[in-house]
Amino acid sequence: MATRPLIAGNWKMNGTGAGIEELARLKTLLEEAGTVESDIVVCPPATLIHRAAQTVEGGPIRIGGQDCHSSVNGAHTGDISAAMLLDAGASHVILGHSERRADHGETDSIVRSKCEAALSGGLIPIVCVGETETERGEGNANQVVAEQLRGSLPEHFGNTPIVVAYEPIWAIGTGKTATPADIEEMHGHIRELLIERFGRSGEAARLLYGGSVKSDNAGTILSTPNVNGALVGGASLKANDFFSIIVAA
Ligand code: G2H
Repeated sequence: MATRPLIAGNWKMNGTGAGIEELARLKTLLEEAGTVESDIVVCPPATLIHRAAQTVEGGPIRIGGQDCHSSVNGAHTGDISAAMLLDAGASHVILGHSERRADHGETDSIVRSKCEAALSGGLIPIVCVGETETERGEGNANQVVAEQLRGSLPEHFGNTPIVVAYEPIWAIGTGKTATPADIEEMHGHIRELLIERFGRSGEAARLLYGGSVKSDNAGTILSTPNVNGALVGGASLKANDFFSIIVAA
């Protein structure tokens, strides 16, 4: 049986009340479309998680955070724990996005600790990996991504599904996308690593592609072997755009 795709939207630092209206519109579009063939997660900024969770109640959309702290609680001003995300209505959390690795110095081992905290807190982590343009140009993309996976994923996932998002850094928000051949090659490589280390495939280990996914390239990307969904940034902010990516899956 084909693996059910996961389409996740990452709103990044975008969205106030108007974003909630877009989310309500997306819910309506999905209701009008009838059966949904994909799992759908929307990750708004933390300030909107509670309202977002209330807005999507009863429908197929689930809500995620964009980061969590590695501790359960404590003196970490401005941070948010996995338990807080869960309490606010989230089921997923994006971890190790390249923007957090770059802006906040998150290393693989920090991402791994956060991932462990997310799992203990009952959330499904979406762990991001990806190489820079220079690393790809030097022929090191596979090695860099393998290293990030080794360092960022915990030893045990229990019964929680593994979700990895491959996001080549040079394709994020730039309008550039990796070629289908590049994506197929990298996803095949990641798949092998996950089978080797965790013995998992199918819905137990889904591989998302991220980096300038739009309605006009989603069909091609999502039909690439070993691509089980997408992590969508800019194009997840508008209900119509995100809806067309969901139906392309
Ligand atoms: C990559 C992606 C979502 P965008 O960061 O994580 O963003 O689709 O805007 O490139």
